[in-house]
Amino acid sequence: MRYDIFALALAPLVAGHGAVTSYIIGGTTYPGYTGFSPSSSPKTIQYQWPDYNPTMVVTDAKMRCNGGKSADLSAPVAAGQNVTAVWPQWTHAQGPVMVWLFKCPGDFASCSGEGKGWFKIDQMGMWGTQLNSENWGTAIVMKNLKWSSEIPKNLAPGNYLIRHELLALHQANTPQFYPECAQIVVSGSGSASPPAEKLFSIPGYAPQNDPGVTVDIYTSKATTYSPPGGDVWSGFQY
Ligand SMILES: *[C@@H]1O[C@H](CO)[C@@H](O)[C@H](O)[C@H]1NC(C)=O
Ligand SMILES: [Cu+2]
Repeated sequence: MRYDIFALALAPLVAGHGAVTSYIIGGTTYPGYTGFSPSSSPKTIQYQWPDYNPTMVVTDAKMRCNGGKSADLSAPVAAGQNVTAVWPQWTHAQGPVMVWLFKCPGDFASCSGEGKGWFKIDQMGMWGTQLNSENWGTAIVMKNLKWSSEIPKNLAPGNYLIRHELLALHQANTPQFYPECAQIVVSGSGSASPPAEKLFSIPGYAPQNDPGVTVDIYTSKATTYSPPGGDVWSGFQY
């Protein structure tokens, strides 16, 4: 039957990709979105996303939060606490994990992550010297189906978007970006914020031809890898 053929053809694609579908903070699980937008229920802390498919071009608007916009809920987190993102499935073992924050100037409803305000708080690229290996941040996600990051201890409190980004590099010169965003309210007595050189706009944090984006992991002679968008900001006061 036609319908069956269609379903069979789609199944491997769905199985091969992934997205964050919940968050664990301080022992509490906050359900995220489980696809596919638009949907009116249930309310979540996460921006709705349309499907499991990757974003392939760095200038695509979906680079920011996989196409979503402000969510109805938010989760409290103390500076210094961990946020753990959970993926129900993930199958790519080459490419970095990057975790970003964006400080909203006001409430979440009027915050879309627009402007040069995104900064990395965590990332893992490659260890060892072989691009075509499983020594990658995304290989850890493949194994554990989760990723924990500490909110910098002295980060200024406020409303933040947290963006988990997996960049899959298993297809030569064909990067696949998988970003999702959620809303967190950071508490604490810190006052730190990142310096200007750690702040980026998304989309736009790296060019398509960045060597950390467009790379052939099978033929490249490179023995090191630098994730696009530079280093993390660890929370030092400037
Ligand atoms: C918190 O996250 C960090 C990584 O940023 C990890 O090293 C640490 O083990 C985590 N702590 C807990 C209690 O999960
Ligand atoms: Cu995939």
